[in-house]
Amino acid sequence: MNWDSGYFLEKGKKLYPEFHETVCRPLPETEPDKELWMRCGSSFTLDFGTHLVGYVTLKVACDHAPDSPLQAVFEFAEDRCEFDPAPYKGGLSSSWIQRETVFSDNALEPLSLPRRYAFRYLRITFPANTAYQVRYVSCEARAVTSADMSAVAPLPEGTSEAVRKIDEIAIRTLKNCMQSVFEDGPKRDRRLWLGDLYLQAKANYLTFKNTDLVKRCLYLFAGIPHENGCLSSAIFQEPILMNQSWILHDYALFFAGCLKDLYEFEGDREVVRELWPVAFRQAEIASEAVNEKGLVDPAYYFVDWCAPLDKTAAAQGIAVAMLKDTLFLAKVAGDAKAQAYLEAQIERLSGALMSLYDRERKLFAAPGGQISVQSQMWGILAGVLDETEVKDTLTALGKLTAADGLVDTVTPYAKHYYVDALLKGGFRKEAEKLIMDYWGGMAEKGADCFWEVYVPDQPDLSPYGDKRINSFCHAWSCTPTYFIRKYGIK
Ligand code: RAM
Repeated sequence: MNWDSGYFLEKGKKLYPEFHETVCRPLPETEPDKELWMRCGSSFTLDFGTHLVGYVTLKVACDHAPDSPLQAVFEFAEDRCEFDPAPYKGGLSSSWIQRETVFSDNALEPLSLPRRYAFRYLRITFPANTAYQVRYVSCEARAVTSADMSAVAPLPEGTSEAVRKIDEIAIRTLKNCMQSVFEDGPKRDRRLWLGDLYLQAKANYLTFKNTDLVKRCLYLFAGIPHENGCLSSAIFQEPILMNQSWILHDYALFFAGCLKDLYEFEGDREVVRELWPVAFRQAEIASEAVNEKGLVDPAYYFVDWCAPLDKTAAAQGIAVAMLKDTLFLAKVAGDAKAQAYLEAQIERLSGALMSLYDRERKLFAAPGGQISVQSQMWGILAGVLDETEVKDTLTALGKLTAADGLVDTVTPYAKHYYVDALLKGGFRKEAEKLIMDYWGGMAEKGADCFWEVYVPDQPDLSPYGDKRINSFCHAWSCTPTYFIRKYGIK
């Protein structure tokens, strides 16, 4: 590893953002009657009208001087499904569930919860058989974000209501994930993931334009790599700043994609010069990990939360696409030696990718023959097909359904790349329809923010074994605003 990670870490830390705060109140019709006296399990559910991320304060009044502590249970929900009382059966830690039992020694004082929550709904229960009773006075949330709403340009006149709605939800998703870093989800994992950052940054350039936050995240990644220089797939900020052990080469390679996008948006050559060794190292690691056929090891690639997916072709496509972005950076950095190395790797990996292309069917197939949306979109984004082949592939894909054994995407993250491939292939109508059907489908189902996982005919799907632990405001789902604004979708 030939860079000073301590220096990068310091740089990342110094770019800590400013926060914007808004006071939010529940919809009055969901507040309890202010004359209603409560205790012994009384409860009520507040609806704040939309999703927010922040800190809550509750005020109650007592019917006479309190002679014992006040006990209140707070249950926060991004989506009402989180209120389902069935025992939790998910694989991720149940401590992510936003439930808090609070005791206050002075019921006359406002009760301010110290932790940050992501929610729209809040159920409050007073379980204790106190001698005194309480009545609701007010509940306020101090919503926080590092996104500056005033930086967002209005959509052009003539934009349809449906597109406006999707754009608004996408922007709220991004805004609520923008905290001291670009978090993946403000409920869970509250972590900086490189794959999520790559997409968030794209949407950010067309909305909030907060380039410092992107730089902060890139420098933090560069500041805590694994020993061999491979970047961490994710970074925890709390309780201690550290990297995540899960090695993902696609995420590590997105560092180059993200740096390229930043450079194209802002033109800051100095950042590229500084971070170039980090980007190049990821390309080296991915290239060194290929087999004798020139294929990457799909076990090191995330691609999508899709259990039946054979990731071979998609992973290969990602590697080629990102090696090309790294080559772009090599030119900006003026590193001729790296340039030659990358050109050779791109040729080798592209050849291996083309070995998975069935020229008769015009489709990429995994070694066992599996055809997936993921393989086609990444095969196309790798830029190894000519214009006619891209069109033929997208046409062939458009004719396939699950009945033909087609494996489809599971997350809005993966769907993003399908839309991108359609747009790059000139299938604008199909891309727009996909945005309207897929993200519009979530909007129709009442989403305030876009969800981590969405498969229209499997509403209870969860990669973690319990839908309630899914994130309902998830960074990687925010990209419709990018497509709408970049392509002028109306
Ligand atoms: C999940 C999170 C995150 C994603 C990783 C791979 O834990 O949803 O957003 O990047 O998976």
